[in-house]
Amino acid sequence: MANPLYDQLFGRHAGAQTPFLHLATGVTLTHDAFLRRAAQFAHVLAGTGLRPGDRLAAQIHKSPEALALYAACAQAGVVFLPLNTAYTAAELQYFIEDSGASLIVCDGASEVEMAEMASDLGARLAVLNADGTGSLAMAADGQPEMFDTADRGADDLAALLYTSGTTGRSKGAMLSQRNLLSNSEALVECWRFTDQDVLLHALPIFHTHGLFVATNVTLIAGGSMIFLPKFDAEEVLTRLPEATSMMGVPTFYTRLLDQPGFDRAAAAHMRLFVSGSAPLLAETHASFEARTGHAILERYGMTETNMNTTNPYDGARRAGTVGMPLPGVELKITDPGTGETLAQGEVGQIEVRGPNVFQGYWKMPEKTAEELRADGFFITGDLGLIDDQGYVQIVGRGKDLIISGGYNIYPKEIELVLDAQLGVCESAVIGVPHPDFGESVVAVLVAEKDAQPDMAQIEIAVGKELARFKHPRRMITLEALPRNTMGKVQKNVLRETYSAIFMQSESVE
Ligand code: MLC
Ligand code: AMP
Repeated sequence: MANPLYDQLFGRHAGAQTPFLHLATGVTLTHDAFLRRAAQFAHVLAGTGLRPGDRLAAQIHKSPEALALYAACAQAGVVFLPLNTAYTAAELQYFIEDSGASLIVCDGASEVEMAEMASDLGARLAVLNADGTGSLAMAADGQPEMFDTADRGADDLAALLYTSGTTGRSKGAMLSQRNLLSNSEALVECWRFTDQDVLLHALPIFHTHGLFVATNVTLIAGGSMIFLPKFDAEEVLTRLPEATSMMGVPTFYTRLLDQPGFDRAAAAHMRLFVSGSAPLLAETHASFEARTGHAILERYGMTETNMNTTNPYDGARRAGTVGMPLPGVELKITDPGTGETLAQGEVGQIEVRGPNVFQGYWKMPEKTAEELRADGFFITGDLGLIDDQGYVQIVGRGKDLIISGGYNIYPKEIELVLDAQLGVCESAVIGVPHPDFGESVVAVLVAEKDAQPDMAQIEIAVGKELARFKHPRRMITLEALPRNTMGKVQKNVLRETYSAIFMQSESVE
């Protein structure tokens, strides 16, 4: 039966005794062993009653089994919904309810909490721990190691990835098989991936970057991955001599540069370093090249579109630019007011169209219509220009968004929590430069008249509601927020005022 995603990513390696995952433990898993485990998981999913098109939500640690669950979903035609391991129960509740996931897979540590939520929402629950144990693994043991791949088409949904919104409500981006496959194929070609590649994989696998860009590209090329549970600069340094390529967020590269042993010799076996998910400072690009001889290749993408542009493999990889559109992707710069296409060199909103662009937001037709035009162009919310050499430069964001260490944080979501606290009249959350995370979160609070907000209480409330990476690293109280004549809060003024607070302090938070 046809199932392009499974066939082209996974099925093509059936029976192959070639290496797929080199684990931190020293063990190497072959494609064949990986696919057999995935097939056993697929039997469990089908046996649990999941049918093609049903959603499976997974909040699990990075492991070969976690990746096999992604393969199992592809094989059983189940829509995969990976969730950041940092999300709190309050955050998870929304994703699971909104998606209507019928199976939740969680870590053993959160089983009790999740069991209650699952039963409230009428979903089943299974456990998959970082070491590959848990009820899902137990149910898979003894299942057949082959599974009849579900019949799916290129337009069928493969994954649902939630992205926060400027209104504070997250939206599920619907990604079809074609969206994922077309993008990985374009990237394999642009970045020259082959079956000889060994990708150093230290990204999380619950986001586009680690799951689709890194993993799918390796799978299509038939290469292997050094599959590390998380980014640790020292460990990455020791594994680099075995790798040919690496993908990371800018924080990976600044942290590597902080390692004294990171030099030309350490990177001598590498052919490619790719950066994305957040802006790479030109200064980091230059220091990296001076230290290693490698020009980092920067690309630009997002959850809704996968990758849109890339610097060239051959040719100048220009710092401060994200390169040219990928094959099959159209990109234009438009006037935010009129939607008219602007001339080369003018700054406007970046719009993209192509087989990479998602199918819309899950159960949100109005939101979809606001951002995805009828002619197929998606309004990214990023501001940029096309320079005289055809390279795209991102100059800012039309959306109120903070990117910290490659994670997106929407200020509105934090403001909603802060505003609800006793004694808080209003708040403004901003992103300011941070030496490690690129940007970090600062909250500015205005107290209600004659009230004294209890900061310790506020921190507790924030901790309960929001994932740790979203927490304000500084909270500042002001008499009033700066406003323009229209009454709109001037976040740019706040950003300017507090721009140096993380850069000048000796001890970085
Ligand atoms: C961890 N913390 C963060 C954070 N990551 N805080 C802010 N921003 C982050 N990104 C918290 C931890 O909970 C901890 O809290 C404290 O900060 C210090 O932790 P750490 O040990 O220094 O962090 P670490 O675990 O090393 O993680 C940092 C990181 C990680 C950069 C390695 O965040 C990471 O892997 N980021 C990659 C994100 C990513 O894959 N983005 C792709 C999105 S897809 P405490 O309690 O100790 O204070 C996309 C599309 C595209 O955007 O174009 O690719
Ligand atoms: P996400 O919603 O997590 O997929 O994040 C997508 C956003 O990350 C984009 O809309 C951009 O704002 C940002 N982004 C991704 N890659 C880059 C890059 N190379 N330079 C600047 N911003 C980037």
